[in-house]
Amino acid sequence: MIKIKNILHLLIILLLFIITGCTINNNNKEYKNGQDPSNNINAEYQITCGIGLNEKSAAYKSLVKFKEIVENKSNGKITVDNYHSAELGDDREMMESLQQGYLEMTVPSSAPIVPFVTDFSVFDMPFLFPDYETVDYILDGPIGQELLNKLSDVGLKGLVYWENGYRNLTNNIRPVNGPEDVKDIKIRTMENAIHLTTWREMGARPTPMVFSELYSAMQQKVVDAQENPFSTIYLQKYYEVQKYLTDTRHVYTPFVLMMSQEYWDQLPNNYKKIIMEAAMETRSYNRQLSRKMDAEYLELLKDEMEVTILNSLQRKRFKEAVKPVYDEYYNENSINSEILRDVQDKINSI
Ligand code: TK8
Repeated sequence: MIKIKNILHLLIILLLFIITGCTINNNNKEYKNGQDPSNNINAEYQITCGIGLNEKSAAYKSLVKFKEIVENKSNGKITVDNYHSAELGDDREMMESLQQGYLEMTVPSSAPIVPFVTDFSVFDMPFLFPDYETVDYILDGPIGQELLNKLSDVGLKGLVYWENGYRNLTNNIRPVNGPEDVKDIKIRTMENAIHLTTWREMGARPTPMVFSELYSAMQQKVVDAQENPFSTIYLQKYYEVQKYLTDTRHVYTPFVLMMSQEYWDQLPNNYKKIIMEAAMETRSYNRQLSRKMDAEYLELLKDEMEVTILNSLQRKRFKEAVKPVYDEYYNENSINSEILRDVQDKINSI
């Protein structure tokens, strides 16, 4: 008996040793430019990508597709490892990691790009894009491309626009039918000056915060409200901590698929081509999926929250309330008014 017990003890110690050894190995993620030695040994280039949304989002599903395309077309010479739910940081942090060469790829909202390239602020203007048609027209046209090119000045290679989407207001205080209903409501916004001004103009009390802290901020009642596309409101389960939803659609936020410029520059041309092709293919996939999800999740949210669908008169009142934002930013240098006028002219012409 004693002998068997001793052997068992030995076995348990051995097992523990193996498990601990493995864990330590897996956690060893301090490598530069994705050169993780434990990864696929056939790979010449290893791309790590992080995003803020969770694994059910259109953005993450598009990344999975991006990975498939890149790995197939390169016969496994390029690998892509995807991380979600801000595991590798929030939008701004991940862009900084790209600049420093600690991360290869990320997909931030355009709003937190503004501190890096001011001209992206044009997308933050409230009620700028009346519909998806105008969105695609501007983003995929010369203005959209010009903005992507500007990212290179700050060490970021802009590949294509994906979609975060039209943003809608949720809150925990009262149903919102018009701008007067948001008075004094504490609302979380992205870290972006125009978003703050927009909500201040409506009489709310906006406070900027990173995405990964939002759920608990609402749960602990640090803020009463937030705004995001329907799919995010549903998939992040904001309905658990928010009662009211209004389809304000007050601003359209693009996502930007971007790479570390330093990493991009050292890629051979044939690999750059593969990555660009995958970016273009996932662009249409992402938008289709995102738009489908937007409609579907609104329906699901109707079972979870008190939903207000604005009529055209109510929507007009919101637009009027935020007009001063345009006056303010036309006169200041904080937005490139030339780009803004250009976008508005093009939208009006179609
Ligand atoms: C995800 C963010 C998020 C954005 C926000 O990284 O912060 O509210 O809408 O989806 O980019």
